[in-house]
Amino acid sequence: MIEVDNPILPGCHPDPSVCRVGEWYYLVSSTFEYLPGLPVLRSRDLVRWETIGHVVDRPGMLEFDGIGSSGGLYAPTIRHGLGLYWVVCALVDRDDASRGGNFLVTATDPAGPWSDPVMLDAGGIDPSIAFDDDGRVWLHGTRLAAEPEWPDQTEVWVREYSPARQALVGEEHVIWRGAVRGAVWAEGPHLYRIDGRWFLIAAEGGTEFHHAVSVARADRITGPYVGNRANPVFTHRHLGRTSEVIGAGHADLVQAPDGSWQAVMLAMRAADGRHYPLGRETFLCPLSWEDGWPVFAPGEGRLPRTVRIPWPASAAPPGSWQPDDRVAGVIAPADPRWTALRALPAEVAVAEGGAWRLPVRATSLREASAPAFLGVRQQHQDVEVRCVLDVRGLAEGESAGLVLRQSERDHVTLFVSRTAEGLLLSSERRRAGDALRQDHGAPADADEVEFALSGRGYDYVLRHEGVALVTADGRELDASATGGFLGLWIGVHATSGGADPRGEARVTRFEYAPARPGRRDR
Ligand code: 6LW
Repeated sequence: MIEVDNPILPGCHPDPSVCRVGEWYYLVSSTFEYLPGLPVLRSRDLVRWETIGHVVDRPGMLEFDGIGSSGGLYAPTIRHGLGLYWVVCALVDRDDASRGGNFLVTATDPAGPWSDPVMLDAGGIDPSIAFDDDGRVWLHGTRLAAEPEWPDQTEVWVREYSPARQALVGEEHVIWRGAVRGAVWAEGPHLYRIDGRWFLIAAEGGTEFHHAVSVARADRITGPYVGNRANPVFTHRHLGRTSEVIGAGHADLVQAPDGSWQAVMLAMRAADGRHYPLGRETFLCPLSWEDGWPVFAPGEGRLPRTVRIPWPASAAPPGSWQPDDRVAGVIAPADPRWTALRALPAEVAVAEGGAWRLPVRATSLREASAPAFLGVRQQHQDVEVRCVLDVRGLAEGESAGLVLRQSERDHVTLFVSRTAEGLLLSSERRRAGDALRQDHGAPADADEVEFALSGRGYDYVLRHEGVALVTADGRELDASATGGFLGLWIGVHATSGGADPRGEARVTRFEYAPARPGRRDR
């Protein structure tokens, strides 16, 4: 028996999808406008996860320029079938429905490389894929209902996929519109063939406070599907705003080698029942079967704080494996946690001897383009980040600093700018597009500038050389305040503010640590 604290993947890891192949579990989650996209994590025990690669890790695999915050890569599904690993996902531009769409990639090794995307002739989001015993492959997903009975009603479609033709073939079937009359956003569908029947797991209620999980089953994959009378079979919405975990839903099921079942799903830690700066995180949920139906968190009915898993802890995987989200300390350039915006980290920066050289770009954080930005998810509610920027290479008019980011419209920065008179330290709080800027005089050091960020629940403080210069409120920066789907990211940024960029900053040190190591972070 091993125990693991929920969430199993803290920080923004929404829409988790999991599969098992032999002794390994593989998991992917949504990454939106951050690249590399779709981390692939593996585990032998569902407890300790290691990032082994990313699905979208090459320049030009997909076009992200112009895709605004909380657009991009949504809700991937990972499966193994026909001797290959498959990921299906949607690329979404929230301002331009003609861009992107559902796509599919395959790999012989889940660490990559993954194939170039095959775009699928199917609208909507949240694609998934299932393999029948007879070798046929079926894609499914969700989209706004063609003939809605109420606003935001969606429908789940299923259609055969021909690997030979790399195309959807045959008739399309609409199999589900939510379990409850009036249900919005029946989504995140996954189909499973279990004991000769087809089971559909789907979210409904929207990926916020009213999120829920429903289940239906059918004799044939194309239906008709009959919902469980207990639908929605899992939710936290009835717990109200005093529940410390809200929004549970978007589940995917996996069976262990011993025959037992678990589910992964997203949920949010919201101390006030509403706001969740870390975004939607991945939780583990025990699952049993009763009377031919899955029961989530049997006997308990909610996501456990600590999950007891009925198998021995796995041997440590090969190499210098550590659960990468729990490691405190310096995040070196080779660390898989680094992300950039709409471009790969290696496209905007150069790893040089343990440091990042970050050439200044004209783009600012306000544009849906690829700025000179490198960042990591905030994964702990109480956190300390410290970075040292060598700013000798900044040209006049250019600036570089530390960022707490939600979106183009919502972020907080503490930065230095090179002016004709020397370096100037400033901060900017941007909220719903409006900026409040303050100048704080000259930094203590003209070569290497130290910035730090402390997060304690909803309270953030950004410092220079130990002096608090700007604060931020996580209740104003989180997705429920700003809209969208993201948790907060902490990173570094350099810009020339639109002028021709000439200089660079060097990120000589970037440290990330839970504020109270050893304590449970909740
Ligand atoms: C995801 C969908 C959802 O595709 O949020 O509102 C999207 N619902 O299931 C992004 O995570």
